[in-house]
Amino acid sequence: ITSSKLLTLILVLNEKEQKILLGMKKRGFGVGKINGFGGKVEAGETIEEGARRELLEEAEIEAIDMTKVGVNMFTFENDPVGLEVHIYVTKEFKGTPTETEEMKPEWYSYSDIPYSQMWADDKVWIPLLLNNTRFMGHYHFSQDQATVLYEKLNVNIHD
Ligand code: 6U4
Ligand code: NA
Ligand code: NA
Repeated sequence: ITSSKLLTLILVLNEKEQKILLGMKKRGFGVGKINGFGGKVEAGETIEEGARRELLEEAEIEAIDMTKVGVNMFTFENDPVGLEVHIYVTKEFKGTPTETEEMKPEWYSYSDIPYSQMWADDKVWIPLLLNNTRFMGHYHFSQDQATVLYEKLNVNIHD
C-alpha cells in the first residue's frame, strides 16, 4: 500500500425504533450495494464537514449530531491505493430521507440488516457500531471486491 483516499461513511440510527437508515447505491463505486451514506472528503473541508455534506447530498437530511465511531482501511488486490473510511453515527437530523441520484434510502430493523447485499466487511463492524463499541479495522479485498482475503480488527479504540 502506497497511499490512501480519505472518505466518510455515515450510519443514521433511530434508537427508539431500533432502525438503521441505509441506501441502495445507484452509481459509482459499490453500485448496487446497500450501504451507509458518504464519499470523498474534498479539499478545504474537515472530515466531519465532508460527512455532513455527503449525508445532505445523498439522503437530503441535515445531521444534528455526528459522532465518529470508527475508521476502516480498505485495500484491494493489485491496487496500491487504499480507502481510509471514517465512520460516523447520526441519531438526530432535520428533514426527511429522500431518494437522490446517488442513493435510495430505506429504514431497516437492527434485526433485519441486509448483510448479503452489503460490503462483506459490514457484518463485522455494524454490530459493534450498534453496541456503541469503537473500532478500527483493515480489510483486504479480492480484485472483484467480493471476498475479504485478510482482516484485522481492533475494538475499544480511543477518541
Ligand atoms: P462521486 O460518485 O465521485 O460523487 P463520492 O460520493 O465522493 O463519489 P463514493 O460514493 O465513491 O464517493 O464513496 C464510496 C463510499 O463507499 C464511501 O461512503 C465509503 C464507502 N465504502 C467503500 N468501501 C466500503 C466498504 N468496504 N464497506 C462499506 N463502505 C464502503 O461499508
Ligand atoms: Na458517495
Ligand atoms: Na457523493
